[in-house]
Amino acid sequence: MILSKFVDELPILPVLKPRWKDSCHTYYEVNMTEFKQSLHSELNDTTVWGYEGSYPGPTIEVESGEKVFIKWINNLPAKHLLPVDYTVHGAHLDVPEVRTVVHVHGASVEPESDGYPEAWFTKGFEQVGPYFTKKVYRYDNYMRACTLWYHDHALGITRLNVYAGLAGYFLVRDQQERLLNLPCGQYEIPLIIQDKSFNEDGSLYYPRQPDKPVPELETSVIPEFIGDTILVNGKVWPYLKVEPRKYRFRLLNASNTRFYRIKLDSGQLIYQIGTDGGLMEYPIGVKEIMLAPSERADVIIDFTNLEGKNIIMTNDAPAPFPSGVAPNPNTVGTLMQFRVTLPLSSIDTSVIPSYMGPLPKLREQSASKIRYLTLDDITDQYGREFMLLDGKRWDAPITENPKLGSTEIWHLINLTTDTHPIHVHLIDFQILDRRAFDVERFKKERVIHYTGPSIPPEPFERGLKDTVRANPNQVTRIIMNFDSYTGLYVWHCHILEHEDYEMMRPFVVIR
Ligand SMILES: [Cu+2]
Repeated sequence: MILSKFVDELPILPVLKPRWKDSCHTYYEVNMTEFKQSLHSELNDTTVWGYEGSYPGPTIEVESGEKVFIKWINNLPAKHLLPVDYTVHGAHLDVPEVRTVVHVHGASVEPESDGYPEAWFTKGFEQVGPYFTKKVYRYDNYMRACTLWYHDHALGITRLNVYAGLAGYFLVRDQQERLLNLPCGQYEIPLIIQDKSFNEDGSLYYPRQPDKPVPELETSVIPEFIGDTILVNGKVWPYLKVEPRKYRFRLLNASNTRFYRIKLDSGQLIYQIGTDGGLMEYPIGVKEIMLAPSERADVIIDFTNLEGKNIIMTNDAPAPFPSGVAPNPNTVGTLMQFRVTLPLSSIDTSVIPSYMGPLPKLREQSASKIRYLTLDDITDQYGREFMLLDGKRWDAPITENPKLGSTEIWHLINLTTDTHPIHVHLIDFQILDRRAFDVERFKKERVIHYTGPSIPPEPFERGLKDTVRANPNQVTRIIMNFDSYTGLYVWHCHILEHEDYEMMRPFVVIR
């Protein structure tokens, strides 16, 4: 069954209204529920999970410095919508099957409100995980304007909870950004890109077994999930009618495993203005944008003088990345279509600024700690390949313990054949470089022998980042300052099938 492209209009995600708001605080309540939603007009309605009855969840918009409190409420059924593997960490039979905990990805937040994977809770908070401390999360939003997102992070079932629909945008705004006169209002549209597969009856398909099944298990985690259909804002291959003018789009890859290399089939430039952590110093005009799972790009597309044109946003990233097959242009090689068919409703006075503001640059000399951290693959008792960080499982004692206020450089030494999007909670980092090294020699001698020059980050990565692509056969270096909170956080691969099966580690910021 191949669904027709460009038959449904792109949904514009609703903005969440607070329960109450005064000059000091804002309070939201967000319910997680199961419901049916139309994901394509040729498909029966699909049972999904969402926030406040919406998949993807409504956009939460806050001002920099605004004190926001959110009560995340689990009203989901006791039985999971998707097949649970009870052998992976945190998902054993001694815990309830449906657990949730919400993480605002990219936020600097106190540890009790960061959504620690073992701080989960069930419907009505009847049962809670060992690290659960409170029902109402607090977000101080000290960050500058940036493009964040919220999603579920429960240990051992994050891949299933997010795939079922638990993800949405969390935008931070500030005055500096407003003064730039970027396209705004109806001309600023957040886009959430995900891949999914469907059963004939319209229900979500998620494999119960990997390609090489594990006969001992009824359900087994899979090494990666690659869907055969692309959804933007919860619709399969939608179209958007636009005016001949500039638009600002936030792009988010909220897929489990799939990477996207995004282009416009008109060949026109995309003007990137921001990375994960907010605006860059200068906009850059690019022909393509690479997004690994959880990465964001803030872009301007100019449809001026393109009246009557149809422009398709395409993807040519292999899946799995980088060694997999190129996407079929008729299916997963297509994301959505822009139709420049609306009349210009007013003169476009928005701008692509020439300069957006200074970015603090962390100097290598300021680092007080250098860490060397491997990305490894090993095999479990069922013959399944799985991934580790620094050779350690989730439950091993904490080894990353940066001091409050200190600067660290982490070497991510990838010994596997996949690119892993490595996400560090709490802080934004900067990418220093990537450099080829001899993997086989490293495995024998545990010493890095570089085989190529240091490669600077791509132009579209030269801003604040919270997720970095660590490529095979390379050492990727990131630099960061732990200047905000002390306490317990996590860092992990954002391929959700990896994260759920041991490719995640706690870290603690100490005083
Ligand atoms: Cu990974």
